[in-house]
Amino acid sequence: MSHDLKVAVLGVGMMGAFHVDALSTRVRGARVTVVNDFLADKAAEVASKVGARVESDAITAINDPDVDAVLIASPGDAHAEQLNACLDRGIPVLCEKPLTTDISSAYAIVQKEKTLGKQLIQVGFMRRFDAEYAALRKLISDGGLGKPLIVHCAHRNPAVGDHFNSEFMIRDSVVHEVDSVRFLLGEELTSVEVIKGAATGSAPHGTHDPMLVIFETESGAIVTDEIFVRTGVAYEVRTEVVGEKGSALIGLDQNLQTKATDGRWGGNLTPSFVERFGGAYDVELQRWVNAAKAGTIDGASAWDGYAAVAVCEAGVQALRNGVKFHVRLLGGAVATIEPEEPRAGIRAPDLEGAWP
Ligand code: ISE
Repeated sequence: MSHDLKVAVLGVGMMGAFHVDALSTRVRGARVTVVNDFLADKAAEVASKVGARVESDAITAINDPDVDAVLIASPGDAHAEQLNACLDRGIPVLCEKPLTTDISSAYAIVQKEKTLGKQLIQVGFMRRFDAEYAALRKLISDGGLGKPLIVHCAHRNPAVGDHFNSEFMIRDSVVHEVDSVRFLLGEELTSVEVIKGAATGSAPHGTHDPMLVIFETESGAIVTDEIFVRTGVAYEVRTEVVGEKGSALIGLDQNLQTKATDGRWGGNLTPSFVERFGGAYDVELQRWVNAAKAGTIDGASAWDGYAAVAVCEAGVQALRNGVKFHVRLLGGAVATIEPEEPRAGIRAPDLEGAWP
């Protein structure tokens, strides 16, 4: 394709608007022709800045003759229908996570794309385009850490709205660790359990914030993920991989460090994911545009999106039921998630009455 890729952007909340700006100013070889959002004013405001047209119906936007490719940044529950429409038209699509909001619709999308015989769907897991994640992945695949044994993740956001309950924390935030660990280790996650502790006073009643989510991988590695979305401090995302031959840590987020004559030292906190991962989002977008023009993808696939949906669903079930859930993805059928039998508790009758 020699001309600019003409992109329809569906959903122009914070992320979609960021992508519209990137496609219009920082990314080469593409332009936004159509904008859609359920908030008409928002769509009009964003479209007018980049000379795009507003289309009030998402499916009509996808089928617009002035559209070669679609960027989906709408709420997750709209994705299945929109992705299906892109596949029906046979055009490339970059879909923000989650791929869909349930395992069977995600699996159906993977199968539908497969029958078309070409990869049209890329999922927006931007951490894959961050230089530190790429370096850590290379270190691991080159054998620099030996066999990976443990991965420690911390994912902290300074503040979120009250709609961000514990389940949302898994589907919207922990989903990034699910994908990053699959990307870093190159293997599937096979089980999830969720430890709920004391909640911060800023969390609404009934929301467990923070939580510790623990995964196992196919090779038996353990992954811990502290998810804390109301720290009141900053945007912090760290990952440490401990292997047989050493360990490596990314995400220290050490920007400019200063020392002042009045005795102060330190740097600045990172306020949000836009500052931390803005560069990665732009690289992701440029590589998607290049790949879409060449008829392929360059990033997380529909399968990766589906795997993340299945593991997060197991996480939500683990949270609800208070037991570990196993995930089985492979085998040519839709993923299964099953609870582990609760282990028998330990009783110590001999101790009863042992103390006064
Ligand atoms: C948000 O949707 C993101 O994708 C951010 O990267 C993540 O840190 C945040 O928790 C999510 O809500």
